[in-house]
Formats: sequence, C-alpha cells, structure tokens
Amino acid sequence: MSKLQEVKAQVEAGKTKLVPGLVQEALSEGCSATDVLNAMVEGMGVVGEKFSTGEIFVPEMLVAAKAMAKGVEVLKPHLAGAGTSSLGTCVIGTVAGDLHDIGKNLVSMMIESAGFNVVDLGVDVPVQKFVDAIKENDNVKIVACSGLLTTTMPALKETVAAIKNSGLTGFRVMVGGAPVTPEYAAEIGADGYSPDAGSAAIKAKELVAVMATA
Ligand code: B1M
Repeated sequence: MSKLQEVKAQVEAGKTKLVPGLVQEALSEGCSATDVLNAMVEGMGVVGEKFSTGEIFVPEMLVAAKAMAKGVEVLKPHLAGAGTSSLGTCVIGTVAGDLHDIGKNLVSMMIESAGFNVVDLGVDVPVQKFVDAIKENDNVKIVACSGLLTTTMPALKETVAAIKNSGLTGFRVMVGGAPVTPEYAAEIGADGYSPDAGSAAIKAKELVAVMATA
C-alpha cells in the first residue's frame, strides 16, 4: 500500500493518533501537500458513502473527521503560505444548524494564506453573528459562508439575505459547501461561489480586486 493509500485508509478508520505521523511520512517521502490533502478528502468521501449505505454511523464519521483534522494540522504549514494580511478581513463561518467544519477550516486556511486576516466564527453561526462580525471588525472585505447539508441551504439563503439587507457595505459575500451549486449561489444573491478551498481563495482575491476597480 502506498503512503497516500495508507493516509486515506487511516482517515477512513478514524485513527487519530496514526494519521499525523503518516501525513508527515508522506510529506517526507516527497508527496505534495495537495496530494496528501486529496487522499484525506477521498477518505472522507468513502466515510460519507458508508454512512449513506448504513455501514457506519455518526460516531464513526466523527472520529474520521477528528483524524482528518489532526492530519490537516500537520499539513497546514505546507498548504498555507505566510499571509501578509494586506487584502483586508474575511469573516467566515458555517451557517446556523450546521456543525461541519473541516471544509470551512480548509477554506479559512487558504484564504488566510492568500493574504486576508481571517475572523473565524466557527460552526452553527446564527445570522446576526455574521452581521455583528462585519460591524465589529475592521476592513471586512469578504464574508464567507459554508454549508454542508441540504437542510441548511435555507440558512445560507437567510444569512446572505440578512447581510445584504443590513445596510452594511464595502464587502462581498461568498458561499460554498458540497450541496451548493453556482446556480444556487446566484439565486440566493451571493456575490461569489467556489467549489473547493483553493478556488475559494482565488475567488476572494478576484472579488476584492473587482471591488477596488468599481
Ligand atoms: Co455529516 N453529513 N452529518 N457529519 N458528514 C455529510 C455532509 C453527508 C453528505 C454524509 C452522507 O450522508 N453521505 C450528509 C449530508 C446529506 C445531505 O445533506 N444531503 C451528512 C449528514 C446527513 C449528517 C447528519 C445529519 C447525520 C445525523 O446526525 N444523522 C449530522 C448533521 C449535524 C449538523 O451539522 N447539524 C452530521 C454530522 C457529522 C459529524 C459531526 C459526525 C461530522 C462532521 C465533523 C466536523 O466537521 N468537525 C460529519 C462528517 C465528517 C461528514 C462527512 C463524512 C465528511 C465531511 C467532510 O469533512 N468532508 C460528509 C460526507 C462527505 O462529505 N462526503 C457528511 C471533507 C471536506 C474537506 O469537504 O466539507 O465538502 P467539504 O468541504 C470542501 C467543499 O465543500 C468546499 O471546500 C472544501 C474543501 O475543498 N467548501 C467551500 C466548503 N465550504 C466552503 C465555503 C466556500 C467555498 C467552498 O466559500 C465560502
């Protein structure tokens, strides 16, 4: 079994203690940080499939998520460059009712490495908390809302609507997460959508650049 296959298998198995070491070994053997990350994401994909078919249950999903989070800690310095925090502030969170944070954390990490100062509101973030964070933090340029459940897509819609109706200006709102499509993002009035963490950082920079020239 290759090191990447081992990383994937141990994330799937929720081996919290083994995964960080395996991630480090994979990097030391010359695997790129992106390849290691993709192996872990594939592992989580298998976990999701097994959950759908009733082969595993929430506790197994949770330990797999913890194992992946431990692996991401090791990867972080390799994925994220030294952010200069000169592009402004990005307020990020997972919307109300939703506890999934691995994807949001990756988006946060990539946006930070692209040069934003990140204010992470965590998971299950009430609409008003997003609005308050825009008011309370300096130079907010991007508000990034993550949602992983079809049942919390309406919360994404409410969050975008509340932010847009708050009267606050000077920033753009991005949405993303597995069930979100570009069409849905447009329908709920988001300014930007991206399918993954890497493209989220690119989109955030693009939105700020367009704002600067508007
Ligand atoms: Co949950 N869960 N979960 N879960 N979980 C899914 C999402 C699910 C698809 C599994 C399945 O059935 N196959 C399913 C949703 C089905 C649906 O909505 N149609 C599901 C379900 C049903 C549930 C519960 C309802 C289960 C239950 O209790 N019966 C429950 C809900 C709890 C709640 O939130 N209220 C639940 C709970 C959990 C755990 C807590 C156990 C755990 C999360 C722990 C944690 O996050 N700390 C968990 C997990 C681990 C998963 C799966 C297996 C993995 C999610 C993950 O971390 N993926 C997931 C199945 C799957 O994804 N295949 C599943 C890896 C991560 C890197 O990818 O989060 O997609 P992802 O992020 C990507 C992109 O989406 C994107 O970039 C990221 C990185 O590239 N992205 C953005 C994310 N946010 C973005 C924002 C952006 C741009 C891009 O701009 C702002």
